[in-house]
Amino acid sequence: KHSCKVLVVGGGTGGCATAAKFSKILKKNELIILEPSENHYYQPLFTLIGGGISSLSDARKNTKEVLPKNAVWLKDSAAEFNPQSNSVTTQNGDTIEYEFLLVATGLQTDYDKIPGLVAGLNSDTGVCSNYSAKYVEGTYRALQKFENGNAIFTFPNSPVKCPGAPQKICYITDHFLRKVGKRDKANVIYNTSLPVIFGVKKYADALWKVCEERNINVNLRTNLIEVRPDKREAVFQNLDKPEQVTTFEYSMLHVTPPMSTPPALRTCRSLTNESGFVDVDKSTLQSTKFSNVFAIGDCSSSPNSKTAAAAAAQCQVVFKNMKSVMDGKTPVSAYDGYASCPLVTGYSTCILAEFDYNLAPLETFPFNQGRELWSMYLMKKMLMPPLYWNLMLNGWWNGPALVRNLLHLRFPQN
Ligand code: FAD
Ligand code: UQ1
Repeated sequence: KHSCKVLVVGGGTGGCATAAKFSKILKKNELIILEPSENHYYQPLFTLIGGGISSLSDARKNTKEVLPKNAVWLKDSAAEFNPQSNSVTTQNGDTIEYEFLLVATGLQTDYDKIPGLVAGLNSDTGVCSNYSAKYVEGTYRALQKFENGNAIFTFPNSPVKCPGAPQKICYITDHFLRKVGKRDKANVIYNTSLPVIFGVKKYADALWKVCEERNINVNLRTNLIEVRPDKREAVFQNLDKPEQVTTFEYSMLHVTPPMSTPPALRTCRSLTNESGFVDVDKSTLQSTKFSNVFAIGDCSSSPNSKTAAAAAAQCQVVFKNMKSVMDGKTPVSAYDGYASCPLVTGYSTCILAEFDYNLAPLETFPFNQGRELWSMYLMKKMLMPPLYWNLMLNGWWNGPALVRNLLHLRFPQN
């Protein structure tokens, strides 16, 4: 049995960054981080690992190394949330009592929900996926082995983290095949469950242009429902006409799996909405039902695009608001829905999408970001990883709002 002032469940991007902030104002035994994994991954690099640009070891550090020293790390996972009694039960059967809870469990990948997919991923027959540390290196192997035929990229019928990533690897593949002279023997296909290529019109327009120029076939509302690795076939359903099922042959199949919040959250209906996301006020990120509970990142109900950049913008809001509640005040700090998605469009270009809750562009740099730029590719590859490891995980990066205001010669609004 443990007890603490602040319990952070999940020591990934959002949990680690916010815990780092609390570790500066609390005593060591007042702050517990519950996190089962030995390793912490910088997932935004997975796109580049799949393209053979970065290596998995660049994206991995020991959890022990990244979590704040002035906090207690419990290497265990939450099995049951009991917000009525301010406690969490762990997988190993321990009980942790808290005064304040931050839920930061992120989204899990549900590869097993698609029949044949796991067998395909484990058989080295052209099926790959950037969405897991276990499979991401297989993407580049599949790219190198490709000779001819269909290269298919999927986007599932569920909320996902980094909704741009399923198509980034499609553009990288197109460019790779051009570089090795195999592009004319390939048919590059992007099959997405969504009714649009991207949710923000400005960037969607730019991406349609990229697909047209590169001869990439886009099929909307097309959802992967089965993989037959032995025959190299992928089965898709038309979500608007469910009776319409189409089988595609593939040489390479990059799958973005369905995702969900962990079972411990989905079964705690007092904390979550019908989709299993922690129900929070989208401005303060405070639980709508328990004033001492907050959520950050991919597991919260706030309707922003689920990215590390969004978690960065959220961590200061969550920290300030939790502190207000501790001090007996009402939370006032407001999150504007900021999210960003560096849409890598090849081996040297990137469209940096940045937007808010209204899906209106909210760009950091004082030039038009709705274009493929080398500068934004360099930022993604060279600037972001050290910014993540050194600033964000130590509680010193709250997203680019400050930089944006400076570059636009505005005074900070908050
Ligand atoms: P995570 O960082 O996933 O952390 C969740 C943590 O909770 C994990 O450590 C997990 O072990 C732990 N956990 C889970 N269940 C439990 C439990 N029951 N008890 C205790 N702990 C638990 N974002 C960008 O901003 N830019 C990008 O370019 C970008 N590209 C991406 C590309 C890919 C391929 C992927 C997969 C993601 C990408 N992202 C990108 C998204 C980004 O990685 C996530 O949005 C971000 O990590 C979310 O942070 P989080 O804290 O909510 O979840
Ligand atoms: C960002 O803040 C962030 O979080 C650390 C990312 O995740 C890796 C990003 O990809 C981006 C683009 C941002 C936004 C930062 C700037 C300087 C525009």
